[in-house]
Amino acid sequence: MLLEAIHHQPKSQYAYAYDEETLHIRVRTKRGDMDQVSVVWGDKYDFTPETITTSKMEVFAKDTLFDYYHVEIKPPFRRFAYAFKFEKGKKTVFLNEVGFKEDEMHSSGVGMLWSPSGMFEFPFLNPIDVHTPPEWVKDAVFYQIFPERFANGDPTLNPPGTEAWTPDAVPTRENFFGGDLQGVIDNLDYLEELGINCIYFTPFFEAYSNHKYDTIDYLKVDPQFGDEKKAKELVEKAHERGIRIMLDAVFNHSGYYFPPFQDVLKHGEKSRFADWFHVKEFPLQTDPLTYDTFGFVPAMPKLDTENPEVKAYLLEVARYWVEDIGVDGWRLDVANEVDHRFWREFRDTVKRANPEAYILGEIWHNSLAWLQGDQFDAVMNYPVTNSILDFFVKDEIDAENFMGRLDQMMIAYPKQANEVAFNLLDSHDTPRLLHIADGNKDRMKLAAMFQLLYLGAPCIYYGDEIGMDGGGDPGCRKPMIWEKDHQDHELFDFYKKLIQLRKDHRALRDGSFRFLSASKGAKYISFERTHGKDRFIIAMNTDTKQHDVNVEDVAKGKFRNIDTGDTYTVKNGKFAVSVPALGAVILKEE
Ligand code: ARE
Repeated sequence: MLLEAIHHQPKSQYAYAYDEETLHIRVRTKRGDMDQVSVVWGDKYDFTPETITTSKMEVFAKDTLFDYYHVEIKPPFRRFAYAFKFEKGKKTVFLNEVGFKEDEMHSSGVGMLWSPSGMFEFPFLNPIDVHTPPEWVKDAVFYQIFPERFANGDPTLNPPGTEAWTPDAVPTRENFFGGDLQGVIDNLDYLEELGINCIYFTPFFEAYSNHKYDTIDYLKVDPQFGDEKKAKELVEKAHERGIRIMLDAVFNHSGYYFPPFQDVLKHGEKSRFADWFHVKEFPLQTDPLTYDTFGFVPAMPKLDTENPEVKAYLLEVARYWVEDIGVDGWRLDVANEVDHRFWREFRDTVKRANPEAYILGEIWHNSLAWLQGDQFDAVMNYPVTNSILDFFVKDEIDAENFMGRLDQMMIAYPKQANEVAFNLLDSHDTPRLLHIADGNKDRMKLAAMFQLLYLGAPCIYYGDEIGMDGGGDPGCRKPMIWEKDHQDHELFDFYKKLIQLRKDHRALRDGSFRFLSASKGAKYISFERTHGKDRFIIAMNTDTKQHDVNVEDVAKGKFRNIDTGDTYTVKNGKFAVSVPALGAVILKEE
């Protein structure tokens, strides 16, 4: 036993409340080291050998170095004291808050060292502290729309110099193509046919640029897109079709033409908005910058979200769009540069307006600090994005590494945050999926298939489904191609079919996820998704030649290939399935 590899942290992603009666306890060990790991637990106010329970743990995630064990426990009095029991061969070691202890105690775990005061503790499960994301997100398939580029439904709103909307139009940092909200309303049929059920809009409030991340008025729709009445109409018409709407909250910074910032530019220190921003020195200057901004972009002055006036203003914005216009969620721009206290108040405000609203942080890194239940429901899952791209698209990592990186995300957050994670493969900030795949549609499809069959809510970037390409910003922001003969219909049908499969089977949404094979050096994987009697095994091959993928360690059953009808029977916990080059096989239990 390698005791040095063992890790546990109370009140963290290793010990948290999953719902109002259930605790999740996790512990890390060296990979393959233990025969059995258990949690030994009892009530902290009634801690006797007779009242102690031993709950066996299961490996729920693994990477190249570690196994991660997990168990679900419902303590009758919503609190408990606990320790871990590790078994290997004849050796038994216990771990409590004081440290490791071998053998010499009562077999129940209660011994000389084992008074409740030496135990780990989950002091009390208070419902208000439980991280409870909205249930509907587990069933969501998002579609991201960059409003300037989706569809032009009302040419009378076109800004001056609007360029022609053609399949070979070239997006630049500055140009406009005239997309608007009417264009989205006009194409709800299209979105419904694809099967998505939530639209994520990058900003559409009044702003100067084509991307609208430099807000002028947070309570107004940009006149090139429509007005608040049009926004409400869009929300209502989408809702009639079961499509929800999420907006982009750019609260880290305003735009250069935001009236309070203009006032500070004009009146300097004397402006009544002087302390709305982070000014180091008056007058405001851009070279060198005398105020804080997003990145080093002078047109995006950082707002002082600690200032009570700024806070009140932005919280009213957050409330207004949810309560008065009826939107269903907020995606928070540059979420990790805004103070935590602001986000806590933001959550209270938004959830008061609509307890079912989804709060999604834009953070590209580990985001545990925001996912404790008091700030965000989930984050944009870029670490998963990168793992999927590295394995399926770029062919840069092997199956074992892929499994390790995904499983590390499983242990990185409480389960409920992963169940509603926002899983994207590209966005308005990155090259498009087909571009990253160097035009290789098979690789693109493998990545999209994994995304649509994985835990968490998938998001499709507008146009990917009909084969649009484009490099990084601004190349990825081409106007949507509506001409039928320029669209890839086979790809559209592929997305549509997989979305429908996901919708038809809960196992593929919030069912359990487990890798069945992911070996060192291999270019293929298999995994299992289960919910109740609904069970799938999926094998995927990123190699350019066919492979027989061994599926191991599965409970008995008979599976049918959903495309060919071929059947497979589990014998001694395994079977093999032939997977074509750059292809996949989806098997459903009969
Ligand atoms: C554009 C150009 C830039 C140029 C800039 C200046 O792309 O190359 O320097 O203009 O004129 C918006 C627009 C962009 C615009 C930008 C600045 O959409 O087109 O840039 O404003 O005017 C980090 C942040 C993350 C942020 C990304 C872009 O953490 O929050 O950078 N994403 C949001 C939005 C953007 C938006 C803004 C923020 C600003 O999604 O669309 O940009 O409101 C690593 C790091 C991440 C980093 C990521 C990407 O992985 O770890 O922290 O994200 O790379 O760079």
